[in-house]
Amino acid sequence: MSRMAICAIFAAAVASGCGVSSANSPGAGEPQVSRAASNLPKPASFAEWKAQFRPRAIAAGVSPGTVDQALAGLTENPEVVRLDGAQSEFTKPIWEYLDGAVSADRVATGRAKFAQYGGTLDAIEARYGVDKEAFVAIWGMESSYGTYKGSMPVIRSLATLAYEGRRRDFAEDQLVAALRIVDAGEAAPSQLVGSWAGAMGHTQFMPTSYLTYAVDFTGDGRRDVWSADPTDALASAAHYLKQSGWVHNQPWGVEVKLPKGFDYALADQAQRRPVADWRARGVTRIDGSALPDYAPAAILAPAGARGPAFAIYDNFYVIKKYNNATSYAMGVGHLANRIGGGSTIQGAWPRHERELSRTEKIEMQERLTAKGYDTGTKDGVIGPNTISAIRAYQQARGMTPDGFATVALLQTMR
Ligand SMILES: [Ca+2]
Repeated sequence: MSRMAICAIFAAAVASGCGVSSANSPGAGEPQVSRAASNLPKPASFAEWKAQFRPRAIAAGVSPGTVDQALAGLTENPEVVRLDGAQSEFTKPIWEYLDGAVSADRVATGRAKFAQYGGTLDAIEARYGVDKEAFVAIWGMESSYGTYKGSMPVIRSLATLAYEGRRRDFAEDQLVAALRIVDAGEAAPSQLVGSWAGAMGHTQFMPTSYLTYAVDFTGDGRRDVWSADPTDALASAAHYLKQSGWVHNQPWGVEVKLPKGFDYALADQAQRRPVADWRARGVTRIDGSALPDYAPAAILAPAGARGPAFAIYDNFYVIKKYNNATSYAMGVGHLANRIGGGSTIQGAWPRHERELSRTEKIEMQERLTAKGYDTGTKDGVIGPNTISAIRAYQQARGMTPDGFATVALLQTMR
């Protein structure tokens, strides 16, 4: 379920807007099994990497037999190298991402799955206390309800990425976890298939997430996230959400109307306040009714002051633990709403705006930093640090501090 994995799936499937927001990977807070690989010089060859990896895997607890079986005859996968190195220059703005992620077809299929698996979904919801709309939406987002689970050999992909990927330690940790799955007899190496980045099955679990969160809901003794039956995978996703803090029967967020003169510097995911505070500032639901009182809440305006705004609650941050991107969390949340019969987003997106290219985003980061508004890394990804820098720049010039990167804003910096 890494961002990479999502992008791999979507590149093949629905060309959704990967790269809208910064990426992370699930399980980032889990114990890591090895850390040393990237501190060492990159091995001269894949064969040398294999020789160096073997004792590390054994030290991490994988049986020598499993390691040797996995490494025998293993070669690099050039396609994985190519996909890992492909950083797209152009990404979609969030409204286009949501158009794809929450398409009419995906909503209709989600409702059909509700009917098809009704009893199973109710049983999973009852056991984990996670709303069925949420884990079905994750299923829809991750694999289009099992249509695009990925069929690349996971051990080969992860070995390739551990040798020369952009995140070698992460890949090696995942590879060791994959070998542990084999060691435990939960799957044969040939059964470990998934996206080029190693995400597996209906809900695109990375191997460490599988080890930590996968469950046997069918009761056959296997935690099977790969087969045609999605039951174990859906229960595993529900378990993941529950362990991440899901609150049953509470919305991820609701669309809101902000009062005239609202201070957009407050529209920030990190600024969580009691609902009474937002009510006192005049924030209401989009239809003018009172904001639901699930504390705390933050205000999110993902396309700035001229786009829709939302009050977001605990479950929004829970979804981000599955995939740490604002666009992804909005996609899952909104898809869940729509599957459950909720309405479309009412506010108008600024569809006339063009998403900055990666080069332009880097230029904006360089110009902001040069003007004294430090953006941290200059990686062409508009993350929290860059948004804060944009706000400070806007505030100093009497502009609405909504933190939204536009072409016009870049022009004022030139
Ligand atoms: Ca099972």
